[in-house]
Amino acid sequence: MRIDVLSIFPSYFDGLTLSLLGKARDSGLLELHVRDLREWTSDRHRTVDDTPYGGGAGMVMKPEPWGLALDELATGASAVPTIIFPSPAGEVFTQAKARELAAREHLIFGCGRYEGIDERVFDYAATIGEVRLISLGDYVLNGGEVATMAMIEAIGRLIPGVVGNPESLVEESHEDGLLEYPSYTKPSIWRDRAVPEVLLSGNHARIAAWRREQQLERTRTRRPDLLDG
Ligand code: JEE
Repeated sequence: MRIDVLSIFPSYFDGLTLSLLGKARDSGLLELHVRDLREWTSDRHRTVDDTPYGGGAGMVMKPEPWGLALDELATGASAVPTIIFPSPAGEVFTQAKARELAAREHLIFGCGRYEGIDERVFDYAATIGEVRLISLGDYVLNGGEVATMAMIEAIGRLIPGVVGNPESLVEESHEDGLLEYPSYTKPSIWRDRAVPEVLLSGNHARIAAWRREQQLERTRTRRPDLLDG
């Protein structure tokens, strides 16, 4: 998979580039290219924003740098890209969407700032690839960078060979739509708190039944929305 990121704050992505994705990159399974949108400006101040037509607060990202950047990233690319614009007005990102996107050959993330991007950029991007507006969740961020990092991390760990522990992905694929059961490790007593006795019992049927019960109870109390589906 190839992932391109367009951002006016490319250094946001330095940590991501190093961590989870370091291995993936070295193995050639995932290529990550972060580019500064200002590369595609030509004025002295490398301007990427302007005042909104019709008035209103804040600034809007100008279309020209986006058009030139998308043209460059798309030319010579082997696959039709999926172009993702993080947006508070997008569809909400889910694990199902992460799986869907993990199967694509080429993703382009366009990180907006200010009050967002001139609407014509989305129309134009749709002539280059499949455009998706995706929200990280129902709260307001200052731009698309943090949402892009979260999505790349969620997608990246689903690419076969990328995750450190393949067993954890096998378990995840047995998805039942419930919250996880609680986990414990040594010591068996810590600051007067004991690990539940059942987990020390060696009785694997009892352990499995207890874990399922814990999952159901936690889901009922913390995320009842997951049960009324
Ligand atoms: C991309 C700019 C900042 C702040 C206007 C009007 C929006 C844009 N889950 C998520 N939350 N926020 C984002 C996100 C935020 C972004 C950009 C993504 C580009 N911004 C911005 C305020 C507004 N508000 C009232 O409704 C809320 C617009 C995001 C994701 N992904």
